[in-house]
This record gives sequence, structure tokens and C-alpha cells, in this order.
Amino acid sequence: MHLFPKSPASIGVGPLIKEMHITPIAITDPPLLNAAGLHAPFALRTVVELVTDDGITGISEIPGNIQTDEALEAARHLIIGKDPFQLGQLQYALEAHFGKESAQDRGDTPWDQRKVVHVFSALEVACLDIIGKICNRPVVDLLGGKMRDAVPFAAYLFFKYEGAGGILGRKKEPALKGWAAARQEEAVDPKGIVAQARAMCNAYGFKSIKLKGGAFEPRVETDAMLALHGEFGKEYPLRFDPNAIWKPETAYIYGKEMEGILEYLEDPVRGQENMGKLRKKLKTPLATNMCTTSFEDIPKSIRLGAEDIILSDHHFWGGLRASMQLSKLCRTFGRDLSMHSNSHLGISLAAMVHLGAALPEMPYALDTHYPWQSEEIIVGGSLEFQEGAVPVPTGPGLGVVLDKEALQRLHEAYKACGLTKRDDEVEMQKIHPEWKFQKVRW
Ligand code: GKR
Ligand code: MG
Repeated sequence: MHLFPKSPASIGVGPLIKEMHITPIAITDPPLLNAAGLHAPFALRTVVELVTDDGITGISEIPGNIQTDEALEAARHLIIGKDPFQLGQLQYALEAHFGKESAQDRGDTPWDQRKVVHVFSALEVACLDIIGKICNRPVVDLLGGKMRDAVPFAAYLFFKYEGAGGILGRKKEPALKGWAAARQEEAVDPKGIVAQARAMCNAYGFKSIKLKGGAFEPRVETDAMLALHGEFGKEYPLRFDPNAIWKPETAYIYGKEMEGILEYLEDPVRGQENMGKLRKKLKTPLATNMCTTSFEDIPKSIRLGAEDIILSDHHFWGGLRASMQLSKLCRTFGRDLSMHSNSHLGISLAAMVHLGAALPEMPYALDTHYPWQSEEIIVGGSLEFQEGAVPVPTGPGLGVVLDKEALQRLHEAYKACGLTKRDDEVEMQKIHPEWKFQKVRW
């Protein structure tokens, strides 16, 4: 007896992908500091649109880099004419075409520099958007269904120079109010960081706070965390992330000093070995988006006990379904899962929210850079936060619609800005010519 019709051709014949549009865009970004240097006046993103032969469009957004755009272009022939439901075949074809990437391809920067994971993430999310539209269900339902109605995020603070991005060195605009004004303020000491936290939490209702470190000496950054604890410690969990720029002895000294005030400490040191050793000495849980960043890293992570929390990112882990699989692995091995972020717009945020809503557990509020951005490419403008959380979009697919005019405008900005990849070292050298990125500095 056949459980399925004999001829699979009688089922599963859906629309096929007919067009792919790859649009690099540039969004203004404030002069934020981190271990790799300084954010450029523009952050780059790439928007991918897949259109089926019956006119359904699926969209996605990934970090912008000309190499990823070229790889997407090189993969065009693997995508056009294909069934958007056959994601396994698509992944297999991409890996066969590009070869597998190794953990080393990730690079030493705080962000992931691999290519194929980004390409697959872009295609997978756009296909899920199409599938959701065909089935008339939100993406969260394709990932297993909704475990929560809204997804909580954390305030993500940065040491920063004065200004708003867009034009290098642009000064504050006096007419701005609220967070729009605070976003432009300088924050280079504990006082500035506390003021930034207050303004961001007031505007978005966040109930957890993360400080990006690695920009100043550990003493200054630890003092900023102690100041945040003094101001918010009773109400909000706090986290700190120096992006692996501390030596093990430094991380031990300051990690001990911050014991008891942190919800978790993110990438205090470089590499799974150093993380595993430090983890045995500190009571604070350790999190990472730098040392355990792919499925290949999991066996060693478990052997060494490298971290307590893996910060997934669907752009880096190869999509939303891969992040769901990661959540299962985390559960199996006693790890928690949360989410990492880079500068991004609403398509990425919507994808993060669908994933966050489907995760079986969510012990920590997710990271997002969203408050630092001031432009949008989705119809209706920025997605709204309610009490620090984003309600899961209810429309079919991702539930957000691409604003074509805004896309064109930001594509023109991309062409005019002259950037083709993120390079925070070069940006820092425009202000401090002698500055050099160091993997481990203090
Ligand atoms: O945007 O400067 C930044 C961050 O440092 C980012 O690149 C990191 O990838 O947010 C990230 C992190 O949590 O490490
Ligand atoms: Mg991090």
C-alpha cells in the first residue's frame, strides 16, 4: 500500500523561482566604537528579492559585502527555475558549488566574514517568505509554531563619538528630541553610558542591558558596568561584551570584579580553549558569538566547556531552520541559546522575531542594533517595540513588505558612499592614523 500518491508529480508542483534581485544598500550609522575600531558613517546591507513565476515575492536582508553580493550573483543559476520548498537541495547545490567554509573563514573581527552561510541565509529566508505566502501562514508557523506572541530584546549600548553617521564627523542636530537626540550624544565614559542607557530604555521599554566593550581600557569599561549596576542593577539584568580582546589574566581580574552584577559575560577572551578555562574560574555564565559559531565548532565546545550560551544569528548560522536545529543541540548539551545582532533593518528584525517566537525556550532578551538605525526599507517604517518586545508580525511569510522607493533611495546611497565592505579599522584610522586592530589588546 502506498501512503503517498505513486506519482509525486501529482503533488508538490508549486511555483518556481523566476527572478532574483540583489540590491546592496547603505544606511546611516552612528560612530560606534568596538574592538575592531569605529563604525563607518554607513552600514551596508544587501536585500534579496526572489519572485516566483506566479508573481509571489519573497524578501530577505543580510550584512552587506561585495563578496557576498558576487557569490549570490554566481549562485543565480542554482536558484532560477527551482522550487522554493526544496531548501535541502538548494543548500546541497550551494555547498557543492562553493565548497564548505571552515571556522577560520569566519575571521578575527567581531562579525562573521563567511560567504556561503550568508548566501544560504538570504535565500532560505526569502524562500520561507514565499512558502508562508503560498500557505497563508507566518514564517513562525513554518518553524514549528508560536511559543510566544512578542519577542523581548535588550538595550544595546555602545561607547561612541558625537554624531549621527552619514557624514563623517557630523555634529548633533539641536532640533532633535528624545532618543533621536540621545543617539547622537558622545558616550566615552561611565556617565555617558548611563545616560545612553536611560534614553534607550525610556524610548523602547527594554528590560535588559548590554554594553559593547573592547573600545577602552578594561578599567574604564568595568567602571561603566559598575555605574550601570548602580543605576539599573536592581531592575535589569546586565551583560558586557569586549569581543575577545582581553588577555585571560585581564578577563579573570575584571570578570571577578563584575561577578554578581552580570547576567552573562560575552566573549571576554579569544578562542574556545581560553573561554573554557575562564569559565571554570568564574561564577558568571559565559556567552559567545565568536568562538562557537558553526555546527563544526560544537564538538570542541562541548569537550572544552567553552560557553554557557550560544548567541545564534540566522545570517551566520545558515538561516532560520539551522538556528532551530541549533536550539535543539543547545538543549541536548545543556547550553542556552540567544541571539546576536549587527546593524540591521526591519526585514532582518522580522526574521529574528519569527525565529525568536518559535524557539522553545528564551531565557534571555535578544540583541538588536535596531535603535541605532534611522532609516527603513519596509512599508510603514520601523517595527514597533512594546515594553522592549516586538510583537510577532501576523501577515503571511515574514509579514513585512518591501518599500521599493526606500530601497532605491538606499541603493543610491550605497553607490554614492563608496564602501563595499565593513572595515572599522580604516574608519578609526581616519581619526587616529596610528590605530591598528589587535586581536588581543589588553
Ligand atoms: O557592531 O560594533 C558592532 C559589534 O561589535 C558587532 O559587530 C558584533 O558582531 O554585536 C556584535 C557582537 O555581539 O559581538
Ligand atoms: Mg558579541
